[in-house]
Amino acid sequence: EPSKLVARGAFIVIEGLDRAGKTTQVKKLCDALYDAGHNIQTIRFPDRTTPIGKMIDSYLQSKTEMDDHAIHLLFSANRWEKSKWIKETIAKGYTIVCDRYYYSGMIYSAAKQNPELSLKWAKSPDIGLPRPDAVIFLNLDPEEAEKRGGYGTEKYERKEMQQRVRQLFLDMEYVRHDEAIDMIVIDAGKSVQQVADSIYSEAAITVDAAEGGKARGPLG
Ligand code: Z5A
Repeated sequence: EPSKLVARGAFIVIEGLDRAGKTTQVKKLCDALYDAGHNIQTIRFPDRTTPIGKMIDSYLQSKTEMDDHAIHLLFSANRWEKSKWIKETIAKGYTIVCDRYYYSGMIYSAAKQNPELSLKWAKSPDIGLPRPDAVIFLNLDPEEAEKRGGYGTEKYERKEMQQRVRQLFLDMEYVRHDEAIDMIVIDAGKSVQQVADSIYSEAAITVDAAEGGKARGPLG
């Protein structure tokens, strides 16, 4: 049970390209918020531990072939599996820090350049999932990302794909599409601590608002 009584927790999503430092920063943010006395939970997508997550993992490792639409729907289903847990956990007063969410879902699929997978199509299966209070995008030049040990061997880890993904994320920030997302763009090319400090100052405002009953809107 949470140790602190609050109106509700916040739902904070960290997005970014491969190697942008999401895993590193999610951990640092959770530690910093916990040290500041907040109730914290963390989650990541894809969640490779569930049966659906195992199918996604197999696809990403090129062990199975899958139709572009089918894998897209599995990524979405993998989020729906956690939808109830997200709502309940936040209502109990925990802040959730989430590593990737439906922004990755629609953007990676749209970046495949399959004309049948428009952003609009790619977004539709995620409609109704809990909406985050803040989305923090770690912006990094794919050239810089490559210097961080080079890309791995998973499906989308190629520079051209990462360039298209980055552009789609930045376009989304400018155009905001039809959704009022407050995407906060942070320069992920700085040192780990500098990036962590920038994320923390944004996240702290969001958490304080949610806990104090002043979140932008109801979750969802
Ligand atoms: N995908 C999708 O298509 N549809 C969906 O709906 C979802 C995802 C949810 C797997 O995601 C793939 O799934 C992904 C998108 C797609 N494809 N790609 N590309 P994932 O999240 O499981 O895997 P990932 O993006 O490959 O995560 P990652 O490799 O763990 O990257 P990261 O978390 O952003 O980075 P990191 O592990 O924190 O850091 C990487 C390295 O850089 C490491 O050596 C660090 O020590 C170093 N680092 C970190 N920060 C810095 C700074 N500031 N300076 C220098 N070096 C740093």
